[in-house]
Amino acid sequence: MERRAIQASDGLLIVDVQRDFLPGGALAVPGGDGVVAPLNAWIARFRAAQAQPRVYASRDWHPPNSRHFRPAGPWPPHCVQGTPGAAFAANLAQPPAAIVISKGTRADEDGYSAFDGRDAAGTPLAERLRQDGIARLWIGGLATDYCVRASALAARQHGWPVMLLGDAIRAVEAQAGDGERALAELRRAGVQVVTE
Ligand code: VGL
Ligand code: ZN
Repeated sequence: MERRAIQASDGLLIVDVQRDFLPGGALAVPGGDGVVAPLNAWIARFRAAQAQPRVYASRDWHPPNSRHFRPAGPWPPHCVQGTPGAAFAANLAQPPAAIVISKGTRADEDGYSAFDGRDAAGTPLAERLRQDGIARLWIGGLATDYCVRASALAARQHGWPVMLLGDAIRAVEAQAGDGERALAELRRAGVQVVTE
């Protein structure tokens, strides 16, 4: 079978497509809303390829006193638990059975990687993926140079093959070139960047 075809044991990890990371949000990623349409197309492909689509959606889910926020950390407050800015993008077509992975939930952690997060039952993402029999991950979302980067690197460290959805990621670019540098680092780590 063609390597790029979606297999029964593939999982789709959608990283942090939340309102605060979209234009107008508290930590807007330039062009961040541009990931929604391509992600919806990937979700549709998973739904077509799998009887029960295996879709995981991570969310930044910080407490208001997170040390990830200024002045202790680098960021303006964003994705505070239960606030409108922490909600998933309204037009993201997540299947009802999508598994939500919350991360950065403690005040003393950044939680850049979805692998620092847990499902609703408290199961860490890596354990959940093993339970679900996921053999390979397709990853897209926000932001290329932070949470997508950290999640894809962690997936590789855990041993999963990773297909990065090149059309469904956008970078913060706190420093110009951060997005490209992240992509180069990910390729060196064995991540395959795909565009449809
Ligand atoms: C993220 C910065 C701070 C991300 C989260 O989702 O990439 N970036 N918190
Ligand atoms: Zn954050």
